Amino acid sequence: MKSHRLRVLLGSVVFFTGVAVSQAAAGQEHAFIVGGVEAAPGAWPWQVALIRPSLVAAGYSLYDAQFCGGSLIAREWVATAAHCVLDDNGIADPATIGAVVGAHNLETPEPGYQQLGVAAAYPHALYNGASGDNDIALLRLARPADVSGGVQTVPPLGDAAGSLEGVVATVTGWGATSEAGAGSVVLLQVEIPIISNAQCESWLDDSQGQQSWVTDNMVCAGFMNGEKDSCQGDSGGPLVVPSAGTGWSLAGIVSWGMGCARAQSPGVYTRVSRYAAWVEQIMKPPRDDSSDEDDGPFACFAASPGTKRHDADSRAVLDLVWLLVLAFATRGAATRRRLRPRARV
Ligand code: 4AZ
Repeated sequence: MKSHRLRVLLGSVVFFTGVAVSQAAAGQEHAFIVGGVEAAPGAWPWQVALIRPSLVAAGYSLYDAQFCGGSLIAREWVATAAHCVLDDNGIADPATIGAVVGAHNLETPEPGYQQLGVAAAYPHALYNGASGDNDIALLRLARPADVSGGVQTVPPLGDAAGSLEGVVATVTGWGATSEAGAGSVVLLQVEIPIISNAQCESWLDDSQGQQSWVTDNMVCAGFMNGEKDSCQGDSGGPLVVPSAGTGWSLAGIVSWGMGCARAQSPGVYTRVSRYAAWVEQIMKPPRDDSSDEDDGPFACFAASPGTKRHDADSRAVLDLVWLLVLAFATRGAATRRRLRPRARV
């Protein structure tokens, strides 16, 4: 079994025990993503911190509540990793995910930061937890982010993008600053060259003694000697590359790696350019109910086979079903309780 499983396991542990893990880093000032530097506040205005709203409501800091990264790709949409929005029961309840934009220091966030609710989570239907393939999800925000100086969108790289080999990319996040280390209070950045999938595969084969790690849906970035990398807690966050028209484009989503910053063990990212059609499909505005050609509210999801919809509507239906089941069960139990003594008399 690939140790990717271990990463998923570790990821889940971090997912559920973010508080315990991240509290150890309080007061840490000059720690880095792994081998990176502190970003200038506002330098990466699409950076999203995914947080647990219940922790924030209970008085914990954004730093304690943060569990993954993300990228604002439209005012209402965040791109992240599928493994950030899945738990043992499938798609996490959107109410357990919050998106923070416009923050740099998660212990004392800058004035004007926005904490937005998540209306719906769309992990890719073909995400494979064992291989890490298709590790992408979109989150629809409960309301559009206010876009200003410190909050901007980043365009996802289109399907015309080539291999990107040799391009120096930047990855950002509040994740662990060493393997099994604590997260960073301030946003960190690190520049890492993109390598070919063949090089990535061969380094991983050599260092891990196993084959077939890297699919066409992944892109790797790293140095032969390691030292600079993304790490746990950076998951879901952006790997951006310079682009002529717009400044930067979203090329990757922090997905997995064998540990962090090890030699011949590049970070592996979801290759965003492979998902242009998928992203467009998910982001399509809901069709007008009154229109003739409308196939109903779930049409756009049905058109993308297997894409699961998990939002307030489906939860309301589920809750109703559960209420009915409970009502019947309780009635049945009450009836039995009433009947049995009588039967004995
Ligand atoms: C993680 O577990 C993780 N070195 C993310 C990125 C990398 C390793 C682990 C890349 O979320």
